[in-house]
Amino acid sequence: MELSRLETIVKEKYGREMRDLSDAEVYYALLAFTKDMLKDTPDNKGSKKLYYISAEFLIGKLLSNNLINLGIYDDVAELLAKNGKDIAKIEEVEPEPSLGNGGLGRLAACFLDSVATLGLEGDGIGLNYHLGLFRQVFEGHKQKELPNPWIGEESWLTDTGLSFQVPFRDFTLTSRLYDMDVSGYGNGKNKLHLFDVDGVDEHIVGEGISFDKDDIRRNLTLFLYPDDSDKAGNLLRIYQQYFMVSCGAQLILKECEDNGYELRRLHEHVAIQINDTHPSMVIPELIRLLVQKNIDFNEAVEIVQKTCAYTNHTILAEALETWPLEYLEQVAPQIVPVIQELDLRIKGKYADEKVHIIDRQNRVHMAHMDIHYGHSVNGVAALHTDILKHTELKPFYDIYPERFNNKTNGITFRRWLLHCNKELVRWISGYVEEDFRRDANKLEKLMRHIESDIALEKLLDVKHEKKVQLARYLEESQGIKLNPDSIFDIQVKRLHEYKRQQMNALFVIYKYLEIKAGKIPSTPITVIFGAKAAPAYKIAKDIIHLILCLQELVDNDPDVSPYLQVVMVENYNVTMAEHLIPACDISEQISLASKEASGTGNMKFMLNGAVTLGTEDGANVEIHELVGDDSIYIFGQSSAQVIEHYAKGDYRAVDYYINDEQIRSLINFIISPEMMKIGDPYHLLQIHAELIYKDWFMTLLDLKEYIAARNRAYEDYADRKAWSRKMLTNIAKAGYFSTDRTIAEYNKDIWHLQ
Ligand code: Z16
Repeated sequence: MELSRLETIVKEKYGREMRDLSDAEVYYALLAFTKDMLKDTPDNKGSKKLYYISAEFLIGKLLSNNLINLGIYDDVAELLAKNGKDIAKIEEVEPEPSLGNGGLGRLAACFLDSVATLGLEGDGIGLNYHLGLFRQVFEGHKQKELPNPWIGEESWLTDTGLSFQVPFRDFTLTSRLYDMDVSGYGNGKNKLHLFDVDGVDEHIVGEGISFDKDDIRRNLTLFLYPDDSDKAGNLLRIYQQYFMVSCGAQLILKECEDNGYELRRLHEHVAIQINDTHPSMVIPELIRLLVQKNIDFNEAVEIVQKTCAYTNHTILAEALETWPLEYLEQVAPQIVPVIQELDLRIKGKYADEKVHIIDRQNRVHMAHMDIHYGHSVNGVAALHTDILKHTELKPFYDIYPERFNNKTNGITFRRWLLHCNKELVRWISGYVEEDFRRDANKLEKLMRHIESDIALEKLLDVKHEKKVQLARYLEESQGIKLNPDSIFDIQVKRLHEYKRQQMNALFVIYKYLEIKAGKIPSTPITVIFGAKAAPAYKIAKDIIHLILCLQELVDNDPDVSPYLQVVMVENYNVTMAEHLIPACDISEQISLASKEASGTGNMKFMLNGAVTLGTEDGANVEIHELVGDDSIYIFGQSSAQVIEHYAKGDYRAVDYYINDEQIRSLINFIISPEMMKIGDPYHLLQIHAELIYKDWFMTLLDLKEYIAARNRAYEDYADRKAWSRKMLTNIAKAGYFSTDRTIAEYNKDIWHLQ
């Protein structure tokens, strides 16, 4: 059996028996063993290959994910146990690669898992950020950013020895390609290609995450999304993007030529998916390289067009990149004439300036280039795609209706069920055949047990056990004590005003004052937040400050703390999500309708038996359709209403503040003497003023309905049996949100692999 290899590795590596090793030593032995096993796993092969180019791959820890996919997790866990080792403890040794911000990067990681699992040939292309996204710590109720090194002496990366030259205006960089194997569940494997620059220097990082933004040769792959609040930050992002796509394009053409394919037939052998606009320069770069290889410009444009497809992940203007042409000229002048020519062709055809690539201010609209010179544009949930077609990208939809399509996001059930919730898997196994592991739609059969008292009681037991486990984990890792008999009400996601963590905080104030006034909740409540704020996003940081102040206020108030607890976990990441999500009762998905393109946390919570409290936004709409009115709490104005408010400009937060006494008192509590004593008055005043005079994402519009819906959920929670039926329904209907379904759709409609 393969496991003997593990024992051999242990002996060769350490010259000792496994039982005498530390957890760290066992981890590194397992790492070597698993990499070895992956080497022997066949590569997925087909006549056409996908390249998923993305600035982010938020892959999370890989050990147990790989062991599960290789089908040896249970055997390994057993062998470790025989040697007195706990696999859960060994997993903790692994550093988490922090190569993403949130949803977009995590989606890319789930996609790689499903592409491999479906046996499709498809690789990821990205960058090997040494320090990733920052590590978050709290100091004085504020977020502080620290570097997040994750690449150790031994890691999942393999140096391929492959390198390319990337020409910039002022110098040329030599890349170095590191690969990670991506295992499929019971199937072959693919690769994640992470490009790096030799000479990147972690020593140039000073206080926190500060560094010299102009020192490109030494900083290019240091951090993910460095602060782009100034020109140097913007230029660095363009350097990163061009470096990524130039390496990617060179790799793609090389693999094509190595296979003996004609470059003129690139589109028959290659599909490129552009993940948001960060990799959009791959279009002009590929055209440039094909022309260099003696293909006529017009033909190169056609080939690239048939190869590339674009996914849009947001309608927020600040995330739809537009680069000043002058910046592109400073970084990579060789692609500027290509972009200008692409733009001229559009200008010759369409008078409507809204569809031009280069605007009057000489800014390049990356998404416009993707839409004109790719063959597919997709949104990430039904509502989002609808908004793209009929509002945000309407002028493009009018020109190219056939290019627009929807691909509702998903999640990999290997990580978000099999790995993170083994207790729930065991429960499911008791009620449906084992093939639910391969075919998520089979979970639907759980509905047959919706009237079974035993099944429902056991489901509640599983949830309780996961809450106890979370409490243990948070106590050990962050010194936070939780009451597992309280309602776990969780909002974890990037901090952004449109996601409205501030609305959740206002509810906390409401509940605090209600308890203070003597109205005790039927079940104690634990409100959990987890979120990183972009380092330059001031309002987001003020919201974190508000939450941390509330946490201290409630903790130190003996009248309230038995019934209400507020916790903001430090450094929320994939690993933390794997602990939090299975323990959740109420999943907060409260974005301002129309603003959350899809959301994917919502799907993970649902799959793990949490009930959603949310707006009709993103994929919440589809969750609602699947589970029905009784198994979700929906509130707030519709996306159509919200879009109308923006069009009319008729939302004025201050009117709500003036006219509604309850709203006024909740907001004023932010600057009450007790809060000002705990927090930094400047920042509390900032968020107070923001909510009254600006509130761009309309917190106050939905606040009253939100409070009512949340109270209703808390009351319903007390009827344990009725609640467990909601839980079961959510689990049973989650199958649709498997990325196996999403990827099958991408393949059928866009990639056409095999
Ligand atoms: C991101 O995480 C998302 C969109 C975007 O333009 C940039 C980043 Cl870094 C998110 C969306 O906000 C979220 O709704 C969606 O579920 C996710 O991308 C994956 O599509």
